[in-house]
Amino acid sequence: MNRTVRESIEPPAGGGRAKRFNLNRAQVVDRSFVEFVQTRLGEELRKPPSLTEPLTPYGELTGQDLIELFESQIIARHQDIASREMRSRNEGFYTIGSTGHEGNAVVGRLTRHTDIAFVHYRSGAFMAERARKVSGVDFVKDTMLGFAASSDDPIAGGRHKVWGSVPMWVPPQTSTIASHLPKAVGTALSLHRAKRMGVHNELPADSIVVCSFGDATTNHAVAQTAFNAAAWAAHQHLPVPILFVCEDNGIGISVETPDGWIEQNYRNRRGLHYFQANGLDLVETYSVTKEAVERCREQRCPVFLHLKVVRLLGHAGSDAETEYHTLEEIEAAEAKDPLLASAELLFREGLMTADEVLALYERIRGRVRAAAEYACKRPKLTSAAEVMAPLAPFTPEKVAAEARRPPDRAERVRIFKGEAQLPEKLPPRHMAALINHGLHDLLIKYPEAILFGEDVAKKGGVYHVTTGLTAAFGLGRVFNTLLDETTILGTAIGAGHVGLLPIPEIQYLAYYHNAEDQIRGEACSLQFFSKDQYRNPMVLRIAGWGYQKGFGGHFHNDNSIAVLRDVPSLIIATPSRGDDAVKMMRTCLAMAKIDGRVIAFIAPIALYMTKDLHEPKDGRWSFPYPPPGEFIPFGEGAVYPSEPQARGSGNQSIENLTILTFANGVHKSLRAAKTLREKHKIAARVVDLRWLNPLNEAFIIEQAMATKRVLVVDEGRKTGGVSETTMALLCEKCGGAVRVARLTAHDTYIPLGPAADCVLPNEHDVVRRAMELLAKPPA
Ligand SMILES: Cc1ncc(C[n+]2csc(CCOP(=O)(O)OP(=O)(O)O)c2C)c(N)n1
Ligand SMILES: [Mg+2]
Repeated sequence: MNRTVRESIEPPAGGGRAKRFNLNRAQVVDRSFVEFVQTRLGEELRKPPSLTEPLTPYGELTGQDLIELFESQIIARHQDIASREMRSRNEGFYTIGSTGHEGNAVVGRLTRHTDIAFVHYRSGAFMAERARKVSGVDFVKDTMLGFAASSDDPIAGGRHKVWGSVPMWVPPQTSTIASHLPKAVGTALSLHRAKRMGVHNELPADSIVVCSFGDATTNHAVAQTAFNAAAWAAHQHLPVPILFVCEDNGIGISVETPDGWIEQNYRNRRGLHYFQANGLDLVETYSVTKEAVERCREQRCPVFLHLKVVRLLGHAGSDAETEYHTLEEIEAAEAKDPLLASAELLFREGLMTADEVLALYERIRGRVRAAAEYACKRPKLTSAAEVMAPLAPFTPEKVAAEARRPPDRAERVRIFKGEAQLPEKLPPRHMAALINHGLHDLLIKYPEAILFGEDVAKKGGVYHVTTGLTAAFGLGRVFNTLLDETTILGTAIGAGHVGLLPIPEIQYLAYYHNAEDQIRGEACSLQFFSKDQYRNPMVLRIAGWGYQKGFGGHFHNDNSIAVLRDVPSLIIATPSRGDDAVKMMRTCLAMAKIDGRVIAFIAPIALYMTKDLHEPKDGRWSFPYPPPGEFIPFGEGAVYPSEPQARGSGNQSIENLTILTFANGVHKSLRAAKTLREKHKIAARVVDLRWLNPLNEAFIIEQAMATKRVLVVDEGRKTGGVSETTMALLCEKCGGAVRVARLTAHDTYIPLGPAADCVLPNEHDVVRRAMELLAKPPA
């Protein structure tokens, strides 16, 4: 609820305060600044000999630096004031401000515009300062377009007010506290990796990563894991050039950070170089930040810059700060307004007169207001299609050409150790072996690809799927991570930011869940919030689904993919056999490369080692390695027709049935189809969906209409599984024309041992449900 621009009101009866209390603190802070400067009008000020000479006691800081920093601070301040004015007219939609944090302008000044920055939402002054370093950016206009949620906003196009810019190397952040820290660390780790691998990006070799956040944010598990990951890498002498900037205003919305908490925690934290400055004082902030940035840049190490600031104007325009702070406390904070301190400094140093400060302040107010007026008249997003345009880019022809492109032949011969050892020349194999060959080929094809996760290197990952990759491609490209899924995914996002093509692995689906926000909140939202100007492509490999006997229990048998299917733009691929897996991986890498997409590739662990289909040693679930060039287009399913002898037997009671399924369900349904055919004279065709998000609706409808009787076999849970969407689709699109039933897993965790079979669909259930469906009279 907007609370701005309310007239002064009396405090509540009995409040005991004599003076009138203005709830609009933006107005109060604004007036206080002007009144303070007015008290200094007419003072005689000495002029320094030169604006470009260092101010002697302050090292390299010049008068020009101070004046420009002050100007950036004022820009940020007026933007905050304007955001509240716009909100009060219902012309602006975002009021979280930077007031009190304007000292971060110094970080903007002392880092380069090519030091990629993942920033806190109070970064108005940092951005204003960074904008000086690039030409052609009208920072004030762009910010106002963001507040107005106009489709002209150059970064998010009206999808959110984010700090972000392509020329300034500031990828936009979502509002989830701390979720940008792992990817900032991932970017820092990837800077050197990319250079070592010869992968081109525009960033100079000595770039650093800037990552800012608030004090309360440091308590978040995701922030802690990022500090830990940076320190873990630094402990091993790996380069991690990241500048963490903690903007400590002592509070998170209404919860105070205990005194000394940040300093006590980080001053002596292993692996982090700690610096502290009073962020209200430009001179101190400048000299400390300079040292911090130099340490980070020269020593390529994680640095923790602790800036003590103050939060003014509440958490946001909608925040009634009076619910948790007294007027005295609010006024005490306002007395620390950094703009007052900066103006005082300029007077003291004789750099500006009060007249000049007032003129500058009012000139910037005018500029911001004019930009706001302009922005409010600019177009907004007006249709779902417009909103979603950058969400999920897909260029099928280009993707197909890319998927078809073979890896270098000579390199294949070298890596596979001879012509005769090329995998397509080997006998049919099970899925784990074929995926392993497929990954070798993909790492040959994409020199910018890296593969990483827990235990993927020497051990060779789950069921040896990654065996030999480190030996073939080196630890620089195939490496173990520390045990933390958030870091694995953050590393992947960061790698994508600097031109690498990451193939992270999560060991089991169950362990995806504790890190899922990195995909939902961060990776998949980036193209949306940046108008597809920033991309973090990846192919996330996850071993998943149920029926795993070797290592049971719910951790290793997870069939909950609702949380993945719920993510807008995430592609989910799930193969049921080895040759499909290889061909689908080729398409996945191509979609990541060409369209910047994020893809979850869920391999059914239970089928990794499966070689047979109907009888032991029949070898019917082992397949030849698909030669390079073969791929399965995104969305294309597979149809296994019923056996010809069943279909043409002349028995009128034979009915046709389509079983819609995927992953383990394909294997089970094919076995069930054999029973149906042989014991019950029912001809069932089995359809493998292969791609679970988004579902290929046209294909599903077409398959359903082929027999008009459909059994959906979903090893996912009854709630949140694929069957829900499939059934809804068939109801919606086929009306009464299709008779449909489903078989799903129960809504439970999967138990250890044979009891697992009680809760997952099995082939007997498929037979039973098929017969029930066929026995049912038409609707
Ligand atoms: C994961 C998550 N939980 C809760 C929130 C709601 N929230 C937004 S800002 C904020 C406080 C952050 O405080 P701090 O990090 O100190 O930054 P400040 O606003 O003080 O600059 C909270 C709890 C959120 N955005 N994300
Ligand atoms: Mg705070």
